[in-house]
Amino acid sequence: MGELVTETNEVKVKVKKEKDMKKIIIGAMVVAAVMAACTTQKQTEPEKTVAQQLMERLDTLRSKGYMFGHQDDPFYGLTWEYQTDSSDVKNVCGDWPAVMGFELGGIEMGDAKNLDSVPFTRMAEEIIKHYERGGIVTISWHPRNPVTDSLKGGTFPQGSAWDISDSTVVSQVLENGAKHELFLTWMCRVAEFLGKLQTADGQKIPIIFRPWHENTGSWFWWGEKFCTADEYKGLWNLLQDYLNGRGFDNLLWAYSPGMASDLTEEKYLERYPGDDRISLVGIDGYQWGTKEDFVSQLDQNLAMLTKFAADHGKIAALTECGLKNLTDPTWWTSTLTPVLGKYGISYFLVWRNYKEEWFGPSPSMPDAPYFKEMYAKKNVLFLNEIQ
Ligand code: BMA
Repeated sequence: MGELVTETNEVKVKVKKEKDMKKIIIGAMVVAAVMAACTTQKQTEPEKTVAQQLMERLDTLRSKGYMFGHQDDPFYGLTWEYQTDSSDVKNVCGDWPAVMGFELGGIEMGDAKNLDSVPFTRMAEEIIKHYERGGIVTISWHPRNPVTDSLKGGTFPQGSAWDISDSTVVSQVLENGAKHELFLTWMCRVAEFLGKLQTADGQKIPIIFRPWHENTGSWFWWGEKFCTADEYKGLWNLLQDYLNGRGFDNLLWAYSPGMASDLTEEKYLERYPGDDRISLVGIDGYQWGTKEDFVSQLDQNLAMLTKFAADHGKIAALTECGLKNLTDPTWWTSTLTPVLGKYGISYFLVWRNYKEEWFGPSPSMPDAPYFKEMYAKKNVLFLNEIQ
């Protein structure tokens, strides 16, 4: 009996041990299964691209107001050029623009400086700096005319983006066109520059990329009169597909035709590359005539644009604007902000300040106090308010 008991006990102990082991194994399996599920879940949820993160940031910022942007801000102003950390805007209001615009024209030729004499090395440095201080960067590109570019050095606009002497340029750039190969080398140079826009630890910088703008006018070789809607879209896709293929998931693509009288959605859509290709919808609109005409056009265009953006899940912006040389010093607060304040746009950007032509403020100019008044408005955002 004793032996039996002992044997039974041994068996019991063994069985218990086995049961315990089973429990442990089952427990471990459950834990492993849960962990595997979590891991699988993580793997199937794709990481947001740098461009998507920027899109979310722009969307969030819209609840605070709309941002001020300035082209070529840190390079030169009305009375200075190429100093360190200088800016006409900062010299007026003490803060950097939230958005800074940069221009690539000339990169396609392998030039060291852009069409406005800005060295590309300096441009890359300032883009990185602005990103690191919390700012937002947008890039435009006015490439030379690939058909007449050999006329470089001729009297403006020969060979430039504004050279419209040949109306077949877009078709020649597209696949099977005579200038396609040349254009591939141009895009390659753009890609090389964009590839440099990284922080020291290798993070790609988010960029609002705005090529082929003001295409509904006819002053650039990609303008309305010089290509069909399909050719224009072909040109857009060529560049976008090329840069996507090179892995630039940090570009937020912006479409910005010109302001127009009675702009309809139908008109806006005529050359629109498509919802799958565009994240930011804009218009470029300057005041060339009277204040009344500008205000009524801007008002009508922004009403259409912001409705379109809401319906299509896009961000809207006044991608370029200005009153040349601020001939009405009160313009910022008497003309511009009363219209912009009505709409949920992300930003407006005024063009560059140089001696012959300026669109931003400058300390010595009579519009400076009105610019400061605009700066003080809660819903007009500068760098300090978006960091
Ligand atoms: C235009 C003018 C030109 C300049 C071009 C690209 O509006 O400012 O002088 O070359 O933009 O920046």
